[in-house]
Amino acid sequence: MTAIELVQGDITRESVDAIVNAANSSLLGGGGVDGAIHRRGGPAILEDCRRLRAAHLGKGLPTGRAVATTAGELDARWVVHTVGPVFSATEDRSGILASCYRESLRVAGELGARTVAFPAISTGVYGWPMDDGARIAVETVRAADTTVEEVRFVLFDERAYEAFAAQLR
Ligand code: AR6
Repeated sequence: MTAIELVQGDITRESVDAIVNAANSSLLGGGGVDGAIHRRGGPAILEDCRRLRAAHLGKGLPTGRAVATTAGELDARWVVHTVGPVFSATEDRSGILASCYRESLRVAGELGARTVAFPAISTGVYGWPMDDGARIAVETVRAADTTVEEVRFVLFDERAYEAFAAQLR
């Protein structure tokens, strides 16, 4: 069974096998956790992303999918980039958000990662309500069939941490 840990802080400071990035389809960087990962990980991550775009991801990475690159100067072996859905009040996109967690674990597991750090995907710029984002994250990881031994949710602020802690209680 996969152990679930919670940490409050900056995901770019974590030491794990794989750090998951809440990216966008372009894979070419952005704000939030994406910006922080590229800033701290250095240009090697963007170089890898550009290579993926030039190879088999010409149209970008679809939402709900995941792909791995080097972690550059981060204390990890890989960054797993996934693209969360933008929250919609009229369309249920929770299956896509669950897919981000599942696909990221699949990609990380195939690489041999045993420890994986996740941010709260889609809960920033993409507007997903934190409580519901936390529920989907925890339920999906709990149900996942994965070789990853530890999942660490790294929550940026206390509100996010409390939302995830409530799901684990
Ligand atoms: N460590 C951990 N969590 C963080 C960090 C950090 N350093 N920085 C922000 N968060 P967001 P999204 C939290 O907006 O909603 C980017 O521009 C943040 O408080 O980073 O999936 C991409 O390029 C929030 O709870 O990602 C896309 O265009 C969570 O991480 C778009 O934003 C996710 O917030 C993706 O939007």
